Amino acid sequence: KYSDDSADESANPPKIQERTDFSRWRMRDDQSRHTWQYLEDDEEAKKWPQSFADKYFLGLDVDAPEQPKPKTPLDAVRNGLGFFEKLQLPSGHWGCEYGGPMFLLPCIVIAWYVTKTPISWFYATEIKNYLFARAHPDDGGWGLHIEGESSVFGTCLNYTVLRLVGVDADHPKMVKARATLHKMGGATHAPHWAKWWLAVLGVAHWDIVNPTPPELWLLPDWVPFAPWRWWIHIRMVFLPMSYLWSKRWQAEETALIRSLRKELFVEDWAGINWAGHRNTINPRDNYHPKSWLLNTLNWVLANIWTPILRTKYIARKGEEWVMKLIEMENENTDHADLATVSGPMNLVCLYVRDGPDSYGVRRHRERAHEFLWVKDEGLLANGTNGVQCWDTAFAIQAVMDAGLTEDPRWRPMLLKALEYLDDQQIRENVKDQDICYRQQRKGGWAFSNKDQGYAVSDCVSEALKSVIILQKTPGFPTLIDDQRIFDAVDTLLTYQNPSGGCSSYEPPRAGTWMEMLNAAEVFGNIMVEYEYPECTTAVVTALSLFRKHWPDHRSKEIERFIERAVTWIKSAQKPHGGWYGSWGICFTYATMFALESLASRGEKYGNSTYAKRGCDFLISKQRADGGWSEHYRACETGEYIEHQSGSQVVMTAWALIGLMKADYPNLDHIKKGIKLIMDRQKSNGEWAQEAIEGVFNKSCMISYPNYKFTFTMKALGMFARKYPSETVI
Ligand code: LAN
Repeated sequence: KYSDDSADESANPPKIQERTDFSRWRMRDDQSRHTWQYLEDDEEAKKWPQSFADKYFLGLDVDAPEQPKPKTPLDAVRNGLGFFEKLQLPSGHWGCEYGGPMFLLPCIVIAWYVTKTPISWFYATEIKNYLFARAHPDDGGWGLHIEGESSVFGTCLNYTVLRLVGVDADHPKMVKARATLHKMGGATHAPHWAKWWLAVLGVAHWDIVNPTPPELWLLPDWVPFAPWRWWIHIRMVFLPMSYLWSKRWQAEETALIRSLRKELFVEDWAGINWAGHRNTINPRDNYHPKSWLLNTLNWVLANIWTPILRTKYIARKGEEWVMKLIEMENENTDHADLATVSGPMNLVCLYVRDGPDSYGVRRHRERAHEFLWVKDEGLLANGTNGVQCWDTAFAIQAVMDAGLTEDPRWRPMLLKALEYLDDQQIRENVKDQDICYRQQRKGGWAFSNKDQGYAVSDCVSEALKSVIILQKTPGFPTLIDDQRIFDAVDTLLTYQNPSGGCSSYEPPRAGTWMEMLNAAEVFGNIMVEYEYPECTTAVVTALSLFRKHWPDHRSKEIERFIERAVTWIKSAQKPHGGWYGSWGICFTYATMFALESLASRGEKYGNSTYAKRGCDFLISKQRADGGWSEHYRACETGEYIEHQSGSQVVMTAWALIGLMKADYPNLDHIKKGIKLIMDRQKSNGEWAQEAIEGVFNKSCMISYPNYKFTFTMKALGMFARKYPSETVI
């Protein structure tokens, strides 16, 4: 029995209840800053009724009437738009849950606990409900992401979250989860990031955490492995990680923390050989085993550098510089920060350095809510502060592909979307860009919103395409003038790598050998930028569209850019004819993009062996019912793997879009897929959620719920426009 001594002494323990009243939740859209409000006051609730979108997100019944049965793919698009239009949020964008990863909620909740940030009973209650809903039915544990098998990472951290929000250790679900955790070796077998959080929480000793010295940031820029060269996400995580490691800071000890020390470990806590377990890890968590180089480096850092050579002066200098960089990140994002890992870590750093009531701590506390989402299962953490610009761009393009942009029926919706993208364009580079190692961003768009403000090559491209399409459609205003379009293009042109391909946030700043320093264990391809067919294609298609309308702006550079990019796309084709996808699952996603790149140069099935092999690859994976269904394990293994639960509409749409871009000649294959998407559409115009769609760093899956609208409608619309006389039913 653990519960006897686990009453919490530090923060007020939230009083969890069985459930909240779902009719009281509202999603506030404050120019695309999303926060979920729980209206406990009846009067307030009456004044602010639940919207269609609120109800849809919460899984409540929505008032979506049956639509006439579609006779053609274009009818199906119209029905889909009829439903999707109702989900457009007041500021003109589309929002959604962006869950999947199971290590994000722990970052937020542990950060709240150690900084004594109160957690409301309604949050605590729905966090509990979400985690219980997502526990594996067979073993009660949690994985790296919602569809993954239980791991020490997922299980020890989410178990901890449940305890911190007030769930009793003797609850049957906790007993089950704990047994699974212990079977996997307990928290000594956790990966680096989990050990780090448990050390901050005071549940583990700092000696179990592999070193992350902040003084690495003092290395001169020319050093080949200097941190400024790392992928933006890993360097943003390393900053706060290194600060707290250096301080060996731990939260104030509470009875709950003392109890967790007993619960999470198999060994007797007092006798654990902490340093001896630094490299202990359960095989399930060890997706990317540490290299000999990193192991050697860690040994030197832990046994020679830190205890013998490291002076107080160097430690202090490192800490100061790291905090300066964190301050710049906070200023550039108004404390939203890049994503859901670094944000909560930065909150703890500010709390430690500046105290509980400092402005930074208060602002972080406010902004953390924008990373949370409520759905039928409960409350979860999103991977970023939303998917706003990205989904809005695809929504516009789906209408465009169906040839419906001039239809007055959709004008109000499209106009609002255009106004949103106008408002969200990033107008300036960040202050002191060179000092904080940021990339040019003026004229770009972020994945989520301009508050976060990180331009990404493909987010800029997709938004730019959508803006150009609408502004060139009769009846739409020119909100974004030529100069602002040129700013976007100028920024896009900075993204090309020496190989010709494009990466995500920045061109690579070091070679892929840097992966030898990947210390996270649970992820692959995390240390530097790579080239991606997805990002490369987005830039190619954006520049191609741009130069049709502005043939004189940097035309030679653009031509050369496109040519080199498509040459890179060809070089990235796998022997089986497909392309590996890094942001969607997996070969199906990237092959769609690659075929689009080729098509933009006029390379199609009939005249290009690359396009032909790409199409043949897709066709070889089409299932008997006409659909496609790739399993997320393909991302981990690099081999195409079939999903056991049958065809998926999103994946089917991706494959069909690729085939249509390449003018695949055998229409029977395409028609069968189109029919499958139409058959899956519900009578009110929506499609149901199926398997998870997205991925990052090879091993972690992430949800893109709006893809079931945007890509399905795009495929149907493309078909309708391309083959107007064909019927499918
Ligand atoms: C995202 C989300 C969007 C995604 C696309 C635009 C789809 C892609 O084409 C380029 C890369 C990008 C911007 C991307 C990068 C990695 C992110 C930010 C994520 C997958 C969302 C969450 C993830 C982030 C790394 C999660 C935090 C985890 C760490 C390992 C730090």
